[in-house]
Formats: sequence, structure tokens, C-alpha cells
Amino acid sequence: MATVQAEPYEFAFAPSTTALVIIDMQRDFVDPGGFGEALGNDVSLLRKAIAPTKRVLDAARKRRLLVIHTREGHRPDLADLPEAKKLRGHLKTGIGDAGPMGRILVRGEYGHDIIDELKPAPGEPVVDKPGKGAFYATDLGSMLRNRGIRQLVVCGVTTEVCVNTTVREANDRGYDCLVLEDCVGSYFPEFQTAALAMIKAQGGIFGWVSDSGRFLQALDKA
Ligand code: TIU
Repeated sequence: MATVQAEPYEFAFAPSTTALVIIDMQRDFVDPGGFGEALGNDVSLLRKAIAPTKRVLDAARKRRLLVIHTREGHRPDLADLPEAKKLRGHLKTGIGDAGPMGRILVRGEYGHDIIDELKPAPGEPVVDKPGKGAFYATDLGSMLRNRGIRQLVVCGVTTEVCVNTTVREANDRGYDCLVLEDCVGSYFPEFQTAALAMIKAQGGIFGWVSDSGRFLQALDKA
């Protein structure tokens, strides 16, 4: 087993049983001019995660780790969109409506897809998820099981919503999760801090937090 310096203590992993999971780095959340920015958010807070995530992605590909990308979104007919989710937030322009980059969070639309900087390579699974957690109503669990994956290294957005929810789901399914703090982002700095603190709280009963530099160093030596 290789080890990464992490909080609250070192994280053990083997490249052959580790998957890199990049959560929802979609244009509508991350790119200027997308849905996230239209809601009044400062996307630069999320964009800070792009460069370090790209370095981790490149290294993971080189070492042949399983790389999985996720996207939050719905069927074009919106049959998988709960009414509560549609109504939530009282948005004038919400999920399924025409947004600045196509229909908001609808599969197949330009804004729903992953940003160019982190474009999935051929053969890398892309998990389309209707919820915040990447396990809910997806085949992520079976893909990880089939590959014998035990540890997840998690990047993406947003730290307190889809990243946190996915790490919680992964915990209950028996995975160890390492969240890379410079590779996750939130529109709200106070939530970024709190969400990371929650992951490593109580001596690590929930997960580990490190950064891309320490992970890359460990992967290099693994
Ligand atoms: N990917 C993800 O976190 N989706 C969200 O809905 N994030 C929000 O911050 N709303």
C-alpha cells in the first residue's frame, strides 16, 4: 500500500484498487456565462480547482487508475426530474428551461457537458446522475465493484453539495475516500471550509483530506 500525507492521518491506497472520481465539472457550474454564474455565483471560486485537477487527471491516466467523471442532469423529457427539485429555489429559469448554454442540466445540452479542460478520454466512464450523490440511480457502484475498487480520490464541485453527498454514499458502501482540497470548489468560501472540516472530523470516521501535491507525490512513489 502507498500512503498519502493527509488529515486527520495518512491515507493508504493501492493504484490498482483506486479510482479517481471527478464530480460535475460541467460548463453550467464552472464556466463563465453558464447557469451557475447566471444565478449570481462567482465561478472563479470553482475554476481554481481546474488546474490541480488536470494535473491529478494526467497522472491518474499515466498510472492507469480507473478514472470516472460524473455529470448532474436529467433526461430531455425530464421524466427523472422530481417535481420538488424542479420547484426548489423558485428560479425564473431552472432545470429543463432554456439557459445561456442550452437547456439547464439536461443531458445532451452544451452546458451540461464537462468543461474542455477536463474532457473525458475515450474509454473513461461518464456517470450521468439525476441527484447530488453519484451512487443514487446510477451504475457507479457496479462499475467500482467490477473493477475491485476500494479507495476513491475525489475532485470536483461543489464541495458541500455533490462532493459531500457522494463521499457519504461511498462511506456507506465501504469505500475509503480521499478528498483533494485544492481540487474541489464551492461558490461559498465558508462552505468550502466547513465541508472539508466535516470530512476529516472526529478522527477521520468519515474520510480524509489532502491536496493534489501530496497525492501526486505519493502516486509517483507508489
Ligand atoms: N454538483 C453539485 O454540487 N451540484 C449542485 O447542485 N451544487 C450546488 O452547489 N447547488
